[in-house]
Amino acid sequence: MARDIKSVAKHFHIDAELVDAKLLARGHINDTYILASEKHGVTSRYVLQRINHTVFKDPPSMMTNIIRVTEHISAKMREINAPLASRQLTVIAADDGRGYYEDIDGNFWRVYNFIENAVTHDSLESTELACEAARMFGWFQRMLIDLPGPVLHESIGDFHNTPRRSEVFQEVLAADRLNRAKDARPEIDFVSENLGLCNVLLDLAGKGEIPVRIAHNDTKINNVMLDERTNKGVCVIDLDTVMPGLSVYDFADMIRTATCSAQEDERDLSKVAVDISMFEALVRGFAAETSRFLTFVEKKHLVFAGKLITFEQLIRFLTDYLAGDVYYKISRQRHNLDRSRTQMKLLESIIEREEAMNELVELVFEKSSA
Ligand code: GN1
Ligand code: MG
Repeated sequence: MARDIKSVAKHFHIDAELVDAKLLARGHINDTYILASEKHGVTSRYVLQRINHTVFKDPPSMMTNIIRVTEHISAKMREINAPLASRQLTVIAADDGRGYYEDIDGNFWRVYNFIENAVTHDSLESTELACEAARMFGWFQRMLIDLPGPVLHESIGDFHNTPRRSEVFQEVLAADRLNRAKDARPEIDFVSENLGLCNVLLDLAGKGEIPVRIAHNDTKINNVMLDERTNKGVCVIDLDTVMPGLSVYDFADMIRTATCSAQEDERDLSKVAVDISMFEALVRGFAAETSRFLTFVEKKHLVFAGKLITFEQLIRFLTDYLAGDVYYKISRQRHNLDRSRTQMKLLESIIEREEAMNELVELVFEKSSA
């Protein structure tokens, strides 16, 4: 076990001897370790993370958000479903009582409980899993609809501000510091041709036609945990970007990550396409939890949001490729370019099936509010 991990872990309320720490190669942003501690022969596990403070500029405020959100959900679950209440994320306090520890190098660390007997899926194998995973992100929004207190902090400014993302893209492209634009001509042209997508949802939100709610904002399908035996939803994880946002974005990122079994960095683009039956399952799951509170305009823009978020992700990966891979972790050359290509292919596939997808949304929501 790396010595520095042990010395970091001792700053948290883990009342047992640390016996193991393993780096988990997951996530593009933070560094994650699984800790194991032992006391009287009982092993407990924890998740230790070094927060990427280049991305999250104000970790203390972010942790305030996360503590408010996790405590609210756990309290509600204790009332309505006690067994699940004990399987929610809990922030383990640091020795000074705060939700994080700052080391002498200015790194911020936090610890969560490890959710046992639950798994995440990078892609979903069945429509049943898709429906349940989508239900969980709907459940998450429903749980937070009555979060009391002040508006949550913006953990990353302009996170889903697609117009701003496209401005940054244009700037990076104009500079083309590493002379990489030549590798990505079709993708760059595609972005330019589709810039009209960028403003639609923010304009509606600006006019008050779409409400700003508390959203997860990073609903990659592997941010839901399902029980490994029953496949029932247990909890939602990766709460770093929980902040004010649009509900439709949360549905959207599921379209991006769960309607296609190919991974985000798949190089064989023939594998990248929307599977309509998976999409339908996502709608059913999400509608089961949200149909009572989503407005007509929100429902009408669920598929559009899927297009927009996939487009935004294409812009983000492409920008990072052109900028020299400064944001997302990469594990091979041109990784971000590959990622941007899958986004483009997926977006083309959504556009092709858009009409059928919109019809399904209408049908499923009609049924679930009947
Ligand atoms: C990042 O690292 P991870 O998996 O939590 C990113 C998301 C992107 C995603 C793309 C804070 O999420 O917004 O959609 O990569 N998170 C942040 O895979 O930028
Ligand atoms: Mg994340």
